[in-house]
Amino acid sequence: RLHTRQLRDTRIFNDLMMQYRSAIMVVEAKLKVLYEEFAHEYNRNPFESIKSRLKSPESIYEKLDRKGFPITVESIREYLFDVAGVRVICSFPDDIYRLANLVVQSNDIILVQKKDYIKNPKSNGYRSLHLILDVPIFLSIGKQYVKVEMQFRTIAMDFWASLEHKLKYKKDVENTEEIERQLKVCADSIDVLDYQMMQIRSKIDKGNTALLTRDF
Ligand code: 0O2
Repeated sequence: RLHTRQLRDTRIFNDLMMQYRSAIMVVEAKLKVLYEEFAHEYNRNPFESIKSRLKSPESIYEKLDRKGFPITVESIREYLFDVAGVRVICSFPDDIYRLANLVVQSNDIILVQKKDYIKNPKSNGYRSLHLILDVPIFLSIGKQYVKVEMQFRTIAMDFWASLEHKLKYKKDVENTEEIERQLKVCADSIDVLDYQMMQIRSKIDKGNTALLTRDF
């Protein structure tokens, strides 16, 4: 059993972190290629921005401990699927599904798990599409598969999620229940707004009809 500092100073831990960083680069490169293609072929952007992050040794430690897994490098590889995270912020809900489809259909990437919190929002109102992917990285020692968590959400949903996230980490907030209720109302309004904006976009840009199916 390792402590956080030992985890950080261990060679195999740092090797694994290098692999996660590489996998983030692979996913980002794929997204950038799709961005170029969309801008070139269809004169539009499939996403607004990307935010990538590597989980800190402290959070890795805390999560393994909380879930009752041994604090080892093998546990990280086997049980933690969100060490490498790539968040894709899209303008419209249908872009989320279009883009997620394209990523999943790449024949080098393997879809491990899908959680569709847009189709099935969480009770607090949270909406995002989460994918766990096995992403190949090509090292001098050969091809390795590394897990990456992708989160897709609209600009408005991202705005909501960052405010709601603050509530979780603030200890001294009064009247939490009322704030949670207000956040839920906002999340539902955002959903309506996102779909209205998508319909308006379809009317303005006739070649780009709203993709209403949420399946892939
Ligand atoms: P951070 O700081 O973003 O990394 P688990 O990962 O085991 O706790 P689960 O069910 O495996 O939970 O993961 P899930 O539901 O796919 O969600 C994991 C991540 O999604 C979270 O990571 C958040 O980034 C985001 N998320 C999920 N639910 C909510 C929510 O209700 N509000 C907000 N704002 N974000 C949410 P972390 O590790 O919690 O945080």
